[in-house]
Amino acid sequence: MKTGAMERKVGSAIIEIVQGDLTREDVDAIVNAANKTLLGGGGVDGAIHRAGGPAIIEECRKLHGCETGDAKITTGGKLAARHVIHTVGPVYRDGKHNEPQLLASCHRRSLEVAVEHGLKTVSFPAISCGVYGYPIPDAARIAVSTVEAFLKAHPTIERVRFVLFSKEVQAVFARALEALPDY
Ligand code: AR6
Repeated sequence: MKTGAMERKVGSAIIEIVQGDLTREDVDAIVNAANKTLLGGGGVDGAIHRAGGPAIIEECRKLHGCETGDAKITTGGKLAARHVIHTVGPVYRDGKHNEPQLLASCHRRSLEVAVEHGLKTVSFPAISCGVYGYPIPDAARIAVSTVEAFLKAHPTIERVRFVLFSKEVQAVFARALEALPDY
């Protein structure tokens, strides 16, 4: 395991927190922090489309966008990941505009789509934690607790990895994972 990485078992599945570049993940699917158009953007979205090539955007055009909190799947194109699951996180305002529910929904819907397609390994970025401005400790708590609850109920998924670009964000996610109550 990379330095500072941490993991936690949930039933027979594993949640892992690592620092790294999501576009290099060799997994069944990476999750894209997209926008409602699904037609590309900056941040991790831009990096995924650059690395994956035009096959991804070609499929995205046929999807006619995506609602906040929902998720849709495409090919991974030239990526090592077989698929990209595009989800749309909430733009953070003050936490009183349904942002926690929508962020939880992003994680749940992404994993539901993965299960529907028989996928077993899924890697997430820190959805909404960049230009969408979600306070990272709050987002981390919601992300890890939603994924944990999903894995308890859906044992077909084997591994969920959060791939965080910076050491700082990785440390916040690691603390959130550590703070989940034992069961
Ligand atoms: N690997 C892992 N994490 C990354 C990478 C990467 N290659 N690149 C950036 N991040 P953001 P959002 C981190 O802004 O807040 C786009 O324009 C980044 O450091 O990509 O959900 C979309 O089209 C941050 O911690 O997503 C939307 O319009 C995290 O990924 C909008 O941004 C998410 O930051 C979505 O905003």
